[in-house]
Amino acid sequence: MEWTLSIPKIELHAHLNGSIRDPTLLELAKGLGDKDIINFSDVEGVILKNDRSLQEVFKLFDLIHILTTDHMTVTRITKEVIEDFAAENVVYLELRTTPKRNDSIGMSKRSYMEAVVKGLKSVTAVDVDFASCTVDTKSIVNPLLTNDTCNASTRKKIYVRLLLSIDRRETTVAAIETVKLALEMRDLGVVGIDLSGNPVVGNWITFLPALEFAREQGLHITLHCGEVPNRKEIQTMLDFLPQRIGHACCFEEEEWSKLKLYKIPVEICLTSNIRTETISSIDIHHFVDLYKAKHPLVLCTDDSGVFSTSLTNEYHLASSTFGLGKREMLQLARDAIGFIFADDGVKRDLTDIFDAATEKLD
Ligand code: 6MZ
Repeated sequence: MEWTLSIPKIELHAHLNGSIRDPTLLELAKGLGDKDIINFSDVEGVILKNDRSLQEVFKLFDLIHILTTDHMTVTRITKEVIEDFAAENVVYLELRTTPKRNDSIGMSKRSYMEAVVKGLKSVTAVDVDFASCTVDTKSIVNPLLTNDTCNASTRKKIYVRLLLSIDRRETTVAAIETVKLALEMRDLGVVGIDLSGNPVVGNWITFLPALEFAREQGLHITLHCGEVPNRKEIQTMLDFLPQRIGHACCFEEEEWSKLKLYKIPVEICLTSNIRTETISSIDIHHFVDLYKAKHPLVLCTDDSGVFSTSLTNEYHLASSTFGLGKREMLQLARDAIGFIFADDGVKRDLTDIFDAATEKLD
């Protein structure tokens, strides 16, 4: 795994509450167990269980949300998740999360997001560029140089941008509220909207007004698309022309043709798809066909905590399963620069980082 760890990587599909470290979740569960709010030993078993169906994953998220939905914890998990991605040489992270309202603890969608931003700002282990206007990028050193022990002042850097998720359980009004919040928080690194949540819940038409509004206002859009078979929805989603989609597991011939015709980049989450059995076996994963067709795609974790994975592990899995070497994997990582939601300045900086990494290979 050594080189898959050391190459720079781009993560575009990571859900905040799915990416929490197990020890943190267990500590939070212990805290609530001590207060008799939950039964710790039951919850411990659920957290440490490894294989879960897609529907069990969504039950787990309901539990995780009970553990994490207060402002201080949201700040803490945001900080830890960013540190974890930076530690494995993720140089650009688009972190997505569903803004949550919980009147009983005085939490609004806005205050939830403010807690996330506080988490971004509280990272000390690495430099975080989360809003293009706030950081002088020239003063920060290329993260690939951090192994240079002669230069004690070199600091690792990670670019972080935020996507606000609309949960498929939400109403049109709640979805529009999320888009308005995203617009208000553009200066704080919010670059787009994601549609996610249990794919057997809700109807596309409920979210369409919010997604159209987001697009009109210049926000980028990515959709969870085809996690379960639903041809009508998949086709309507593709015809909406989102800038990216996640998963694309249950497509048929017609949908593949549409996807390729429209050249919509796909966020591929190998371990997630295998664990939730949306794909029956890795060797028949659509990664192979899309890669051979030179269709734009990016390897992602989805929920590194829930699925006990990391981006390094996803690169290792793709490399070993599909027989791709170091150079091809670095190129795959680099290609994602073309479909990140940040501005051209960030794209140029990332290009420099990948140029340096490619030179190192030569
Ligand atoms: C669809 C998923 C997902 O937003 O609370 N989420 N939605 N498919 C998936 N594949 C397994 N994994 C995560 O993070 C957790 C939320 O992200 C969505 C679900 O809505 C889940 O509740 P946040 O930070």
